[in-house]
Order: sequence, then C-alpha cells, then structure tokens
Amino acid sequence: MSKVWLFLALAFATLDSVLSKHRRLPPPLPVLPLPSAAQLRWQQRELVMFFHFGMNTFTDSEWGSGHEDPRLFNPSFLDASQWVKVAADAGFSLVILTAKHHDGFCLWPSKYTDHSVKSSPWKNGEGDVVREFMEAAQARDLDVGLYLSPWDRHERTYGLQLEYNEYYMGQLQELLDGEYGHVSEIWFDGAKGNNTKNMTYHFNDWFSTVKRMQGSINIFSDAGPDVRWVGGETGTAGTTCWSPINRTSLRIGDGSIIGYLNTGDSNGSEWVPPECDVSIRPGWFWHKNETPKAVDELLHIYYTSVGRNCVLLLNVPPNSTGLISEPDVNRLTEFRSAVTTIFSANLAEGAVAKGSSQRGGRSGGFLAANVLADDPQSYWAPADSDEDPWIELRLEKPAEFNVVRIQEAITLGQRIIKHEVYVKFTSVEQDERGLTKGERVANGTTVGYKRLHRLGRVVRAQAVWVRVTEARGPPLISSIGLHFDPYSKSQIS
Ligand code: FUL
Repeated sequence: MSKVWLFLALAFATLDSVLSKHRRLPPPLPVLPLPSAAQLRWQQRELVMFFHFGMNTFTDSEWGSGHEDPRLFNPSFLDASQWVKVAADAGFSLVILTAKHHDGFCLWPSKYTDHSVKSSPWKNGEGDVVREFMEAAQARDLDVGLYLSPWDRHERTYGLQLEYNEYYMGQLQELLDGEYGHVSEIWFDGAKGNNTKNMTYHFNDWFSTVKRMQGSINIFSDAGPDVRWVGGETGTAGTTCWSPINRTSLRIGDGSIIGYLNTGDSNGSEWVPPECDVSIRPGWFWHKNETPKAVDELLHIYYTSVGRNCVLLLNVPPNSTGLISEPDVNRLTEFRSAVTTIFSANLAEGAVAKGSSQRGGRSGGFLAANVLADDPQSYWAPADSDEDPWIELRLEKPAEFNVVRIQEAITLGQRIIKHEVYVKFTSVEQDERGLTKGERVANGTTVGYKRLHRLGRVVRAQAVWVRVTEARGPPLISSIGLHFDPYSKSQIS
C-alpha cells in the first residue's frame, strides 16, 4: 500500500471511531405483544370509578327481576356533577356509569323500549341520566365509560337470537354514535343468572360496531379485546399478572377461565390487561344499611390491584336521592390522602443509581439514573449480553421505608418473569463485582406497569437493588421508588 493510501485509510478509521463515539444505540427491539395507545393511556390512569345506579337503587336489590314499575325511579336531587367532583377529587380520571343493568331499565330514553327514564316520574319523564352524566364529566375534563348489560331480564326479545342481538346493537348505537360525545371504555358484563333463557350474544358484531363508532375506545369483557376481567370481584389480581393473554380460545361468561384471567399468560399473543372491579360497599348498588369499606381495606385493594399491574375500577354507588352519600365521600377523601402521603415522596430521590451494565455504555441514553427521573418515557436498559441484570440505588443517607415500587417500560413489552429486591442496612460495602452485599427483602414474579412490594416491616437501609433473575428479553425499568406507608406497617407484600 502506498503511503498516500495508508494515510487515507488511517484518517478514515480515526474519523469513523470519532463519529461512532457520538452515535447512540437506538432503543432495543420490542418484545411483543405491545399495548395500543388507548390501552397505555388507560393503564396510566391507575384508578377508574364505577357508578352503579338504576332501578336497584330504589328497590334495595342487586339483581332486579325486570318486572319493576318504572315509576319507582325518582331521585329527588340527582346531581351528576357531584358524582364526578367526588371522582376527580379522589384522583380518578375516568368514570363509568351503568346505563342499563340486568333488570333492563335504561337510564336514557332509548327509542327501542319504554322501560326507561321516560316512563318514570323523574323530571316528568323528560330526563336523561346518561346525558347529565356525560355533560358533567366533560365539564370537569373527566373521560367517561358506559356499562350496558347484555343480560336483560325485562326485554321480551331476550332469548330470540336475531331480535335481541339487534335490540342490543341498537342500544349500543344510541349510546356510542357520537350523540353523547366521546366514550373511552365500554363494559360488556359476562354475568347471567342460572335458569335464564338460552341466548348467544353476537360479541364480534357488537365489538366491530363499537370500534366503528368510537375508534379509540377500550372494550372490556371477560376476555377483552382491549381490557379483560381480572377473574374476581375483590380487587385482587394474581401475584403473577401478565398483561398478555391468548384470547381467541376464551369464551365470555365461562367460569373455568377465571384463574387464567387472574394471572394472564407469559406466552400470550395479545395485549389485554386486567381491570379489578370491586365495590366500596358490600353491594354494587346503594343500600341504606350498608357502609363503605375502611381506608386500610381500600389501601389493601390498591396494593393488590394497581400494585400488581392492574387498573382498579372502584364502584361508588349513588344513593336513592341521586347523590353519593357522605360516608363514601369522606372515605374517598381519606383514601386519596393516604395514597398521596405514601407515594408523593420517593425516598430514593438523590440516590446514585448504578446498573450491572448499560445499553450503549455510559454515553447511551439508557442510564441507570433514568429510574429516578420524572420522565415516564425514559428507562434503564442493560446490555443485550448481560446475563445477570441488576440495578442498585445508593442513598445519600439511610432511609426508612416499607414499600418498594418497580415499573417496567411497557411500551416495549412486558418482560420481567422473576425479580428480587435486596437492601443493605448500614454503610455500603461492595463485593468484587461492585454489587453491594445485603439481605433479600422481597421477591416476586411479574412487574409490568407497576409492582408494589409491601415489606411487612419498616426497613432502614442505605442501598437497595433490584435483580432480574428471569426475563423475556433485556429488562427495561422505567422507575423505582422507596416509600413509607404509615397505614399498613405490618401488612405483608
Ligand atoms: C357483575 C354483575 O352481576 C354485578 O351486578 C355488577 O354489575 C358487577 C360489576 O358485575 O357481573
């Protein structure tokens, strides 16, 4: 090679190495399936409020027979703006109303039946609860959802396959064709009593029609397509909780799939995250003799739902005057203040974060420090070749906490299969790998959008680290928090 060629080759090699130092590694490839934009938005809400209100509110029942006299429906002070204010003040950004429950009584003046508000004395039959609810929510910038029970104990066509499917579809169109505005979630309840008429619902026709009318809506049913039932009504997800499932073989209303819905499926091909529906009171509808759950029970529900990769759908039933009762309002105020007390401060703030490795090295965009940043888009990613990924937080000074929060960057898929949390109580000592030695205080399987570990005791520690022992790809952690919960000091995780 001549001297000129040698010089040029060296010059190019130097230029290339200078340039590659400034070239960042792009984000890792996703691990499918992924959430849609609407599912992601829904998950980030964490809390959704349910309002069970209707004929049952006036008859002290849970499942009306469908033979109730519409004249019984007569709330004296109905004020939907009070409902949505209560929800907004408690930190709920989406509210769902039972437009029709199993008794078939419609809270809007449906064209297809007389069994509705138009046959009631309320506002001389001129009222429309759905409209008042939608308008109140819009005025407060809350999103809305509607529940329309497929099981209908009043409608005479129920049991006639074609006629009832058309009847139900007609009602869906009335609610979703845009007349009432944007709807973010629609709830298809799989419940149906024993000894009822044989009826096959045309779910696929209904779902396609819903999507045509409201493109960004999330459809809830036992098995999705967008949001699935968690398989129970106590507000408890499985300690293992995958957002993905395989939904094609699932039948809505099939009791044998409850366990599967509760835990999801690490091999699931569709993203269908679970929603935990539970009532603040023993019943779904308001009953004079019932009282709301205590705040530590509500907190427990929060930990076992939101803290296990779910959205909590909390039912708060308006009473027969048409208002949410004072004890429920007070309980929600206490609940909000408890959640704020626990989670508004992250005791890991200011810690030095270190990962077992970092994708793209120290100048890449996937730093360990990202888990403490406010930006929900940023995350820590280990190198693809890292076989023992861990991330450590060294605090400026020892802190006392009893809750550890871990969040995955789910926009790139749910990955963590197993993880462990360690702490070091006093000063920081390192082993030969630079990892602080310490005691394991928690371990678990999935993380997903959010995993909360209650440690069962208050831990005083200066270093904390999370080790991912099994994952479906390099684990991507977007946030880690250390929190002190004064309300449930002795609860286990
Ligand atoms: C169940 C229904 O039977 C209850 O009445 C309630 O609406 C609950 C949310 O779903 O399946």
